[in-house]
Parts: sequence; structure tokens; C-alpha cells
Amino acid sequence: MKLIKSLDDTIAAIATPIGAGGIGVVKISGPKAWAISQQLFHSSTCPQTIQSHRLYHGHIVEPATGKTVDEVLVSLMRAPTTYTREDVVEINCHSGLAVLDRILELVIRAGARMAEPGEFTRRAFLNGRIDLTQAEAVLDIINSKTRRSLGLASEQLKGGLHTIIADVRTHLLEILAIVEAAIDFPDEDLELLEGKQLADRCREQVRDPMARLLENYENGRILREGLSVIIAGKPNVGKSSLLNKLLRSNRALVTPVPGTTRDVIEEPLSLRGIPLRLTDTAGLRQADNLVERLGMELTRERLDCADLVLFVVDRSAPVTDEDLQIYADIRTKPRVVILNKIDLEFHPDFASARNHFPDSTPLEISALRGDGMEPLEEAIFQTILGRRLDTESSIVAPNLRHKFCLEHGLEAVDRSLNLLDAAGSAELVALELQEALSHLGEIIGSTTREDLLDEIFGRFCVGK
Ligand SMILES: Nc1nc2c(ncn2[C@@H]2O[C@H](COP(=O)(O)OP(=O)(O)OP(=O)(O)O)[C@@H](O)[C@H]2O)c(=O)[nH]1
Ligand SMILES: [Mg+2]
Repeated sequence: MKLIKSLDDTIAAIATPIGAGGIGVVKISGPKAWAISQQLFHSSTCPQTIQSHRLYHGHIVEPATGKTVDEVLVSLMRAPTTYTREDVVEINCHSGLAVLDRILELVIRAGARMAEPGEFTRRAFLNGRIDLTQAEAVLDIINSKTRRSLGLASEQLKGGLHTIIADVRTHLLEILAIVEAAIDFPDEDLELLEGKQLADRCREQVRDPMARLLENYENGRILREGLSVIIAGKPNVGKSSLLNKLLRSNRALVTPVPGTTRDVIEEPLSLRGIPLRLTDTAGLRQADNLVERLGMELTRERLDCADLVLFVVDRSAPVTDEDLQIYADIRTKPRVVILNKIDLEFHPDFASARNHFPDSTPLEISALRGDGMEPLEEAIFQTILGRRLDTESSIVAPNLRHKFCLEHGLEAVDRSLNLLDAAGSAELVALELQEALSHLGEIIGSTTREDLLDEIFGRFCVGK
């Protein structure tokens, strides 16, 4: 476990991605940020007139040799209105590994320490500028791949989740204060007098908002991680052709030979701003070939955890037991039944496709020509996303870590409600409410263990 002990030292890192580019930034934060910079930065402006939050031209010069390293723009941002709430200096230099490395080295020599991954954001958190959900949102913003996941992350950075949790905590604290008064002044028999009223209040102000947040978890997961969409069907029906059409690129091999695809092919795809992980699989059939059988095992594993199955059938050929077996296997999954190859004459078996695939409305496409792709995209959207996802308004949704805390917190709240309903002991009610408080505190970081903080901030890159 890495322990970042002190906020007194000054940290530095390269804040831009490594590689050749227009500009690179070396970032310094801490009480000595400006003093350190002054040893290297020869400003074109008189140093005494330099103001906070302004950009100044000059050169980075090696103190030992007087040699110029680079021409730069430097900004000094005085605490507390900075990212970390400490003094921050940013040196904008030319981007290139050698020059960035050299400047960082000079900064370290002058008295700074190399920042750990996520340490700037960790300081913003430790100095109280943001809470833990907002720190996590910074990471989500960096990792966002679609407009919608970015929307979710920026809402969280603005404090959407923090506000809800903080509100619930305030109510919880008020309720706890009443319960504790009942413990301290038992003669007044508060618990009996106000038990029902208190329980109602606890349901309305604590339980319901927590439960509503939990309901949004699934939406958030979809926006953050992407939905797993699996293309399945027997061999040669056109699964890989469909993958290629949806991706608009020839990613998967297509041949007339049944059993072409053996590995699982997964590609990200953004459908109307919703991130999908689109997966092409080996066709499912009775096979003796070991490689093909292994491929099918992988397919079945993937099917188990799919959010949506695109089940492809060849409309120009007879419906076989294999088709029906796969359909039976995915019956419980959200699915779209796709009749492919409509450019060919349809087989009489498909005179009434509904009989074969009850409870589905099959869509007709030609993966070869691209017919029917619009309605298919609409169907994908509606089948899983349209129903569950409020795609327009900004949402506040917990991530997996928050979800566990909320669930544990809710359990404690429910136990306290049962006690209140049964006019149970005020001491026990207080204990349960305290436990709920501590789980809520963990979400925003007020009662979070150091190792968990290490874990969260360790996921950041150095320089953020
Ligand atoms: N006429 C016609 N042929 C198609 C269509 N879609 C796919 N095909 C052809 O059907 C054959 C199989 O296509 P694939 O996309 O490789 O099928 P697959 O389901 O991935 O097959 P496996 O990987 O073997 O399971 C190829 O010759 C394709 O060109 C279509 O809409 N119309
Ligand atoms: Mg294939």
C-alpha cells in the first residue's frame, strides 16, 4: 500500500500524454511551486509584477549551466482557487519526451517530488475542493468514449451525486439526533411518541432517495461501460457480415464456408451516443472439429452475460433445429430476431416467421446489401435502451462502488425502520442509523479507508 503522507511537499509531473505534439505541460503543486519555478524560469516580464492566473512568456534555463532548455509559457495559480487548492504552476513547453523529461528533472532537482498517479486529484479531494464522487468523475471524464457517458461524468463532477448523498446524510443526522435525544432523556419516552412519525420521515427523506439512486445504477453502468451486444446464430447465416455492416468496416472475415468465425470478435460501437460492445461469435451447431467446438463454448459463455442478443437466421434457407435450439436458449434474454439475406428468395418456412419465433417481431435485413439497417438500429435502441434509459435528461447514477455502499446503507436503514415500526430500542435504532451514515460517508469519501483511496486514485494516470 502506497501511503502519501504529507500535503506539505511539492509534487510535479508531466500532465500531457507522452508523444510528439504541439504543447506539453509540466505541472507543479504545493507550497514551493513558485519558488521552485523561479529557479528555472527566466521570465520576459519583471518577476515582481507576475500575477496569479495569467500566462507569462520566458525560457526554462538550467541553473547549473545557464543553458536554455526551451521557450515556454508559464502560469502561476495561487491557492486556493486552483485544481488542488494549493499553489500550482504550469509550464507549457514544446511537447517531446526529451524536453518534457528534462524540465521535469530540473523541477525535481529544484525541490519537488514526483507525483503519484492521481495525486493532484487526490490533493483536490484531501483539501476539500471536491468529494470522492467528483474525483471519480474526473477519471470518468478522461475515460469517456461517448457523448452520453461524458454527460453522466460531468453531471457527477458538478456535484450531482454529492448533493443527493449530502442531503440524505443531513436528514439522517437530524433523525439520529432525535433518536439520541430519546436515549439521553428516556423519561420523555420519545421513541414511543414519535416512532411512527420518525419512521415516515426516514422513509421519505432517506430510504426513498437512496432507493431511487440505486435504480439508476443500471443506466449508469450502460453509459459508462457499454452494453454487451452479441450476434449469435448457426453458421453461415451472415453474423460476421452483419457485424461489418454495423461497424461500417470489414472487421470480420466473411466466407461462404460455414464455421468461418471461431474466435470471439469484440468491437466498440457508439449507437446514437450509447456505447456498445458488439461481439461476433462462432456459429452454433453440432460440430466434431475441436477448434470450432471451443469457439462455440466461448459463444455460450458470452451469451450468458449479454445485455442483448442479435439472433440471426437465414431467411433463404429452411428453419432448422439448430435455429430453434438457439432461440430456445436465448428466450429469457433481451433479443432482436433478424431474418437475413432478404435479397434472396425467401424459403417457404418463413411464410409465417412468427410461428417459429414466438414473442418476437422479426426484422428483415440484407447484411450483404445493407437493407434494413436503419430499422435494425432503431430496434436495438428500443429493445434495451429505449425502455430503460432516459437518454435525454442528465442523470445521476451510482457506479459499482457507490452501489455497494448504497445497498449496505439501505439494509441498515431498513433494520432501523423495522425497529421503529416495532417500537424497538432507541439504542439499536441509533446504531443502525450510524451504520447507514458511515456507508453514505464512504461514497463521498468522508469515512473512506486509506487503502480504498489508494485503489481509486491508483487508477488515474500520473499528472492528473
Ligand atoms: N445473398 C446474401 N448473402 C449473404 C448475406 N449476408 C451474408 N451473406 C453471405 O453468407 C455467407 C456467410 O456469411 P458470414 O457473414 O461469414 O456468416 P457467419 O454467420 O458469420 O458464418 P460463420 O462465421 O461461419 O458462423 C457469405 O458468403 C456471405 O457473403 C445477405 O444478406 N445476402
Ligand atoms: Mg462469421
